[in-house]
Amino acid sequence: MKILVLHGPNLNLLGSREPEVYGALTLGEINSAISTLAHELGVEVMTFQSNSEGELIDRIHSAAVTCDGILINPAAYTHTSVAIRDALAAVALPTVEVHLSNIHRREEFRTRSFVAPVAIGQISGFGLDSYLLGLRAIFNHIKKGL
Ligand code: CA2
Repeated sequence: MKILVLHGPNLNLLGSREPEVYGALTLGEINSAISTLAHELGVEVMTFQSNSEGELIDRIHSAAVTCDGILINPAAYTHTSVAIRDALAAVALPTVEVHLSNIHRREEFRTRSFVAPVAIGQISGFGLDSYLLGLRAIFNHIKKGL
């Protein structure tokens, strides 16, 4: 089983700024924890971060033929990107949306997600655990369908 893990814009800054909102871990540390859990589950993960909407969309398209599912933190594109939502809908891979912070207890504009309607589910507010719970969720979902 192969899962593509996508991180959206500015998540490369994790660990350096706003630790009170996003935690103190760097993106590298988050990716290591994801890889450790993936190894335990026997899943192959590919992680990718971009600040560019087009690059994220290109990765989603490539995943259509190389991966079984997508775990995505679209970051600010969550709230703006019809293009990312359309790409996810087009490839029709099982997708889980994750957020470090609880997007429902912050500014009103963060409560709307363009991605949520094309995802199996959304996990928000648990920091690193959002990614780890998300990986377990997509793994279990895909395993059921195999
Ligand atoms: O809570 C999340 O995971 C978010 O997806 C993070 C996005 C935000 O726009 C979403 O509403 C919720 C922001 C990522 C920015 O990451 C930074 C990390 C360190 C310093 C500054 C920004």
